Amino acid sequence: MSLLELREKIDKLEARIAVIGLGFVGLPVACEFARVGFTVLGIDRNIERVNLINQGRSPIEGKEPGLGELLKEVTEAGRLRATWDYQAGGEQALSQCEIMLVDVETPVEFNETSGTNVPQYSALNSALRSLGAVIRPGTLVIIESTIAPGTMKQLVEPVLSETSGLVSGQDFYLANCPERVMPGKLLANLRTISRVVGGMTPEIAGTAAALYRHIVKADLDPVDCITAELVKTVENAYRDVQIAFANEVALICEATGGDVWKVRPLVNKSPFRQMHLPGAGVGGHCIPKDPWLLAYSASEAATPATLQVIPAARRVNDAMPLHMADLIVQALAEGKNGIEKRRILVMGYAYLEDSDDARNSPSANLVERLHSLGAETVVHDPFIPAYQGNLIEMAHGCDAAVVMVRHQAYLQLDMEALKNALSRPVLIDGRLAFNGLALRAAGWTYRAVGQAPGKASTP
Ligand code: SAJ
Repeated sequence: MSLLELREKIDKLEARIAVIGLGFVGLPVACEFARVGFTVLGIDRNIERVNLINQGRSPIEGKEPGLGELLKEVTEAGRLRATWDYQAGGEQALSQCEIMLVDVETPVEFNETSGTNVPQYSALNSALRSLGAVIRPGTLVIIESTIAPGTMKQLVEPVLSETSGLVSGQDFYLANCPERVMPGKLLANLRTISRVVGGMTPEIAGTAAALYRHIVKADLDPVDCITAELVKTVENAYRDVQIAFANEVALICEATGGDVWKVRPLVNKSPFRQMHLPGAGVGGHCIPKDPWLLAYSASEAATPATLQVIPAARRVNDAMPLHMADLIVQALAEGKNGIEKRRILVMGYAYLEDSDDARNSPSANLVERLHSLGAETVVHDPFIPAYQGNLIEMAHGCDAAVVMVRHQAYLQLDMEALKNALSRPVLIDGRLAFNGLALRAAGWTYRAVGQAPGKASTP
């Protein structure tokens, strides 16, 4: 099928779509294309997840407005079906699909030998090889996963060509359209945030943009693939550097007798300043990873670019959970207590407020650090089943509490009850969730990230 014929099928909603990987990115996009009338086949290796989806039940916990209802609607209408089997037959077989979206994980892993963080493409490779075995001429393959710049040319295209025996640009068409979703706003972001649409040729980019036009009510910017790969990784590296700057200012304020929570809003009164929020660390599936994808491409280039700012920002942000441990040590020392054998209540394990997503959780690094200092930990999180429970009861016997995530539930806490439950009224605030002045007046030993001892401000 020619690109023109494929475009016509897209315009008429007749092109059959396959989505490989039904996680935070793949499931919403599968539902959205099904919602507007496409027939969608979802593929995921997690059989439990596949079964839940086919029952019209979302496997994604946490608050995702509209997703559960939409999934039920499109599965009942028969426009979305999931399977774990690439080889599944029938009229809705993968090989019958003219469009394949790839939404599998693309983590990075620290390589001791090279001392760098290296992309781990096993899931991507596996998906590409499975697709290569079934795709037919005329298929449009769109990589939505975040990949290091250059991956489309250096990995995706060769693997698909080798495994399919087809010619890229002639038999199958390749595009890269990175997502901009965020847990808690998956459907909203998908519908309302612009996207770059990279194509191996301008015509392919235009065809892919025509597909996304059915679900995206925002700019769709057709570009070449390297531009799409760079935009995605740069936008997240940019955010990481912004957060690292805020965290470094927090450390400066602690050292110089300042209060970053007073300094920040005043800095932002200066035109064109947008100082981000300092905090207990940077977690999630995007920000801690994407800067390393970008850095990897820069270091692997024929004439490598040597980076300073982006790796340094990663080091600053990765150090914040360890700094929270330092603040706990300092606060306990105010009462002449050491950290060893102390029990610390860790409030919040998700990487983001009011989310159950714990990927790259800063709290995990804090817990590990506290254990290395000889302390015990009790972890609470209202959204994560393993850590749910009555916070006040969990506080009994603990010598201090540390807030790592600004969950709404913590902002409404009975602080007197928490104070009475703890054996020492010590609170370390990693997200300025509390009013330090009021807590100190109530007899707490209170420290917030970015505030020198004795300083305090209201959230
Ligand atoms: N964080 C700070 N200070 C800040 C902002 C965030 O410490 O000023 C921390 C958060 O606590 C969290 C981590 O950084 O642990 C990441 O927070 P995030 O708000 O960036 O949330 P993410 O990881 O879901 O980011 C996603 C990204 N979107 C995509 O990759 C598609 C990011 O580019 C978006 O800017 C963000 O959502 C958003 O705000 O939509």
